[in-house]
Amino acid sequence: MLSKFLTKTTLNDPLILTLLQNIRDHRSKLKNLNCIEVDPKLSNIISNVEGKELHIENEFHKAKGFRKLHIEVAEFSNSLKILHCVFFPDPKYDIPIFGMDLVKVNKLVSAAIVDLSPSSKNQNIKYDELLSRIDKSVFKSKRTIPGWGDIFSKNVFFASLKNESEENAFCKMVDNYLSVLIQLSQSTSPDYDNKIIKERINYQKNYCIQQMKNEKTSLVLLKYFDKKWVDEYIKKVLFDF
Ligand code: BLA
Repeated sequence: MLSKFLTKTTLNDPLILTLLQNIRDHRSKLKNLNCIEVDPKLSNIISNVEGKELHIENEFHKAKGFRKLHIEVAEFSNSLKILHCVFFPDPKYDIPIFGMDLVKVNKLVSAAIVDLSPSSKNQNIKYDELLSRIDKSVFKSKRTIPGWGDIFSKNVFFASLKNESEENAFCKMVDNYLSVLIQLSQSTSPDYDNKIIKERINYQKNYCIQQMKNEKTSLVLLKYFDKKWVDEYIKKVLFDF
């Protein structure tokens, strides 16, 4: 699956490459892992227009316990790099929503966020304690979650990364969150109670609706595409439900 583009961009960005490899390693541990076929027009997007160069590459999989495992790597105008990842659980399972976003402008990581977000009211929260024990004292520039971010858990982590030790610590944290997620998914069996499933579907809908309120995502895309395209990309690729 490693295309020319991924090799090229990620190789000159060790942080994104490290995170990407780690996410893929965890993903490979999931049972019944399969690709989801998507229109290539939406999965690989390349433009070479001068000043508006862009590369977006998406990977879509499903697995036991997950309806959609999405990883996106993007580079805009040779300066803005994004690693975006959301693992949406299958609503039959009591598994949280794994989400992360890394936004790098030239050499600066302005936003690094990771969470295991609730996917129902009575989420299995046995892992909360584990996540809250992770030492976050190395990070000097924590950021405040914006208003739409009430979908995140109390263990959501959001900061700018100022140096290599913060970058390493963030990679370790993503690794920890993913380890918890994979363990959970391996020890959980499906529920067949329609009421519970419906509630989980609504939680995922709400997660997507709130994410769509993040204007920073659409503002970037609107510099390169028209509104119709951006709306469709956000609704069908990033935050479908
Ligand atoms: C912020 N997201 C941002 C920013 C940009 C993008 C440019 C501003 C950086 C900053 O505030 O320093 C852009 N992110 C993108 C684009 C894509 C993307 C273009 O993923 C994809 C094409 N965003 C997510 C997910 C989470 C998320 C899954 O897509 C969390 C799990 C969070 N992004 C997130 C948050 C901010 C952000 C919380 C900060 C918003 C703010 O402070 O207002």
